[in-house]
Amino acid sequence: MGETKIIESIKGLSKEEYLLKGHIACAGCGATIALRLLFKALGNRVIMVIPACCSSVIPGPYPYTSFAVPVQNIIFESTGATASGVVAALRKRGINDVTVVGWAGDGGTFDIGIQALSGAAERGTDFIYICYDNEAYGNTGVQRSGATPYGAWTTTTPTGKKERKKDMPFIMAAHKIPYIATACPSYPIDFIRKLRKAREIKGTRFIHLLAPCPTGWRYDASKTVQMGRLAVQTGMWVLFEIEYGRFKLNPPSDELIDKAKRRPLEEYLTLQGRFRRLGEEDIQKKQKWVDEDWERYRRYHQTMCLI
Ligand SMILES: Cc1ncc(C[n+]2csc(CCOP(=O)(O)OP(=O)(O)O)c2C)c(N)n1
Ligand SMILES: [Mg+2]
Repeated sequence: MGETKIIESIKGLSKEEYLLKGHIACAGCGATIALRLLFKALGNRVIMVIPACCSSVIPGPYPYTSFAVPVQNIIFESTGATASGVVAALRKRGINDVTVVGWAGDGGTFDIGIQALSGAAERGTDFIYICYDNEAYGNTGVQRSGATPYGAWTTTTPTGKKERKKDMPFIMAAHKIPYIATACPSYPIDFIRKLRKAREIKGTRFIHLLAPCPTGWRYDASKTVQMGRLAVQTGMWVLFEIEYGRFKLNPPSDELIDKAKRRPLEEYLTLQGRFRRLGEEDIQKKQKWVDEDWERYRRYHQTMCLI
């Protein structure tokens, strides 16, 4: 594996912008902040494969676009399959310095695109798959997905979702791919480091990115970065990597093994209108699940493996 350049500060980032002015994302869109960082991290030697989702609308209407990189907009369920084809075509032409990036929402990953992704991972397709997770079908007006957390309001769960969120990174870990990471645009240096590390690794790399969504989560658009930080500080979202099967918590999550260092989940939940209906019992139930998950993370981190 080649050396990965670690950026010490956000000021050290490239001044180049490949996310141009004029996009039509909602104010405070976490996914769009992440896209800007992604383009800065990887430059323009990338081909993006984007299924139906908010990000296929955000560049604006044809013939205009605010993405200064090649993008293939494809059907909802086929990110893994299309990316496999793009990679095969590049290799056939002897092009090895272009990174293929699948960029799909949680609906397009957890639900409708999971079989194409699973197939691509099983074949070891040489690409980075990023699931930006705003925890609902955002583009069509906020319907529940397999990523929507327990208790969250969506238009199809008006009294709160009754089921729990799938554990997508561990579903990917079961595919034994070489690199899996979680990230959040509120921790940009961590995200960029992971993107650059992923670029150096051959095979299927999967990044699960929490993308706070003011429109769907019902909070003020100015609070997106704070929302992502709170998700991490409460332990609701955990920053980690699984590199060739070895598990590692990343800062600041590595400090949070001790429960006393995690902020109460309630702080995160009460700032979001989508959790407004949650009663005390449900909040406690969710807190218990977070604590139970942390028992697993502690064990994985200490043993560095997934048992
Ligand atoms: C087969 C199919 N079913 C439904 C749709 C309608 N549709 C387009 S985008 C979208 C929501 C995508 O949700 P997600 O993948 O979470 O991305 P987000 O919109 O949240 O960014 C849906 C349901 C479609 N384009 N194709
Ligand atoms: Mg979504």
